[in-house]
Amino acid sequence: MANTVGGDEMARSIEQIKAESRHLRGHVYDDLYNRDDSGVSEDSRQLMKFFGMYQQEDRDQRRAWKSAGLNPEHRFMVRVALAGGDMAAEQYLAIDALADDLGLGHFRLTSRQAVQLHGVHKGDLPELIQHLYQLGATTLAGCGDVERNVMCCPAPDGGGLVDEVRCLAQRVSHELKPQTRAYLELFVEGRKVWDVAEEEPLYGETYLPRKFKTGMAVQGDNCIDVYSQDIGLVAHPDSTGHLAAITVLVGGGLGHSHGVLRTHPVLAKPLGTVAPQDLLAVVTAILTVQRDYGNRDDRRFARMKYLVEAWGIDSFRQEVERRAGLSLEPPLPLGWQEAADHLGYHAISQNRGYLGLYIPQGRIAGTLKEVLRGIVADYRPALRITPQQNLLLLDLDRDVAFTIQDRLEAQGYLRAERLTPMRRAAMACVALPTCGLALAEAERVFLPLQQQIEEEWVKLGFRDMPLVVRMTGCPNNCVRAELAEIGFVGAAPGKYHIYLGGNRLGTRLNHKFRERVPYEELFRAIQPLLHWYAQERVADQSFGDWVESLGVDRLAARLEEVTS
Ligand code: SRM
Ligand code: SF4
Repeated sequence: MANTVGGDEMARSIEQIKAESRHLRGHVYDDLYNRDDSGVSEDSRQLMKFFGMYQQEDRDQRRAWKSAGLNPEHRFMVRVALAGGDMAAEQYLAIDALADDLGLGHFRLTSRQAVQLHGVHKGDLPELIQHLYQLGATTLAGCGDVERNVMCCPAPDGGGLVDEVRCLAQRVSHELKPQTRAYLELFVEGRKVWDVAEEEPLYGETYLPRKFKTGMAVQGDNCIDVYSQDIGLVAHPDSTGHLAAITVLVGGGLGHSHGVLRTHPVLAKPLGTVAPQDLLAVVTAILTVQRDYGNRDDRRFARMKYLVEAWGIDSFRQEVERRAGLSLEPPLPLGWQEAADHLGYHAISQNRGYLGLYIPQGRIAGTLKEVLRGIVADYRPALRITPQQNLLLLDLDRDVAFTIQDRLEAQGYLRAERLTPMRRAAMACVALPTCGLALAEAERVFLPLQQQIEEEWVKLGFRDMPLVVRMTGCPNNCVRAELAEIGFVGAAPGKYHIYLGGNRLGTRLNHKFRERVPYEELFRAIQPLLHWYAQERVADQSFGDWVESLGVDRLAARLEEVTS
């Protein structure tokens, strides 16, 4: 394959690129070290995703480049994979400095508990990776057709069930990492290796058909949106509060395409229950079923959710059991009390605890970045990213936690207790200007809309009533908007489909309410519904449940009546 530069020469399928890459090496070395800053070849672009790197361009600049007759300038988004969101203070401080030195001066906590830096020049990637590597952090498998960042409930509980579950999640993450040395050779050692005599025991030559996601929750708290995962794991305690069994759910996934009707979001279904010591065998068996039978002809239907749907859960279970060499117990009933955000101060012992900080849309920039850097440098806490793009500081002295909150409030960043539940739960995805798939804005336009909804919600007397509002720039659903009570999903520049009727527990998909509503009209499109809800709700019925009880079609017809 010619080592062509640019993104438009998709001469072979991604499957071929993987197969011929000698475990992800391909021509990445030549593309990376050729001093040409115009980007990497299509093959390398695909392969570098497995190393947690996305070649992107600043979409705000596209028009200017075009009219000046210039080629787009390529930079990289780099995703640091942090299983369960765990990050040491040194790693945080390094990422903070790397964002300044090699990125755009800010970074992003993601909805899967990872960190993203944007705007890194190709030539700076080795330096960045080496720096992270020295601190025990990796970007390997941040993206690509492999097991992605394994999610886990971030709340520590002093050696209880959640901490046990966390250890298991770390183990799953470790065992499912690709084994290729390509990442080290290319980015850390700066070596080109042609003859490769290494095994990729789990993934083989072509890795998985598609991205693959696993998340672990603890019975009762669905903070990780367990039903959105390819493998969702739910831990159950025994009578002493320690880990007894794990319910395994399979085939969740939220991405779809507006124009491709057969693509759709799916909630994961219960497969069975396993003992903790058998978990790895079962997870590995599931992953290999998808590896061997997942669709490799059409990436739009390559996620495991389509395989589970095509086979049915019983056939899928049989194959998993055969491979794992064990029988699964029937799934245990799952009762959810909350999807906690874990914000604010939580005591673990008498004088120590953890502090959850609200980070608007996970973006660490400007003054917030400065203050947080000072705080992390002064107290050196272990950190953890939450599934809602927020940040926990662990094992803090109680007084220190309050000092930290004061320091943040002095700069205008309110402690979580002063924020409405609605604000704390809200999320928006990155979208423009970096995301190449964005059809509309999300993060950059979310705040004013969120404020309008929040003000109305408070005026209606619901200050302390949760409401889950999420916005994405396209139906890939990167902040799981189609589980929200109100989801705004980008459909075209400045236009959004409105989805309604999810719930706070993340156990129900919402439904499309209106199509292609201009951004400026979004608030007005849902305002009457908020009022009707205030008048008509039964007892403490949530907004999402109220919508579900009436149905979006009836609501749309009613809205039509009052507005026409
Ligand atoms: Fe995502 C692709 C950002 C969580 C479903 N996602 C992308 C890319 C890499 C765009 C691309 O392929 O060129 C986005 C990079 C934007 C940028 O400039 O930074 C992107 N996804 C994100 C993040 C950063 C959103 C955020 O604002 O926090 C999240 C990073 C996750 C991580 O740390 O690993 C993120 N993405 C998700 C989730 C939520 C989750 O995993 O819990 C989903 C829905 C769940 C699911 O996978 O079904 C999600 N992202 C997608 C999809 C659709 C996949 C599908 O099955 O159709 C794509 C597109 C694709 O894979 O082809 C995508
Ligand atoms: Fe990009 Fe769409 Fe994901 Fe938002 S939802 S980050 S626009 S791929």
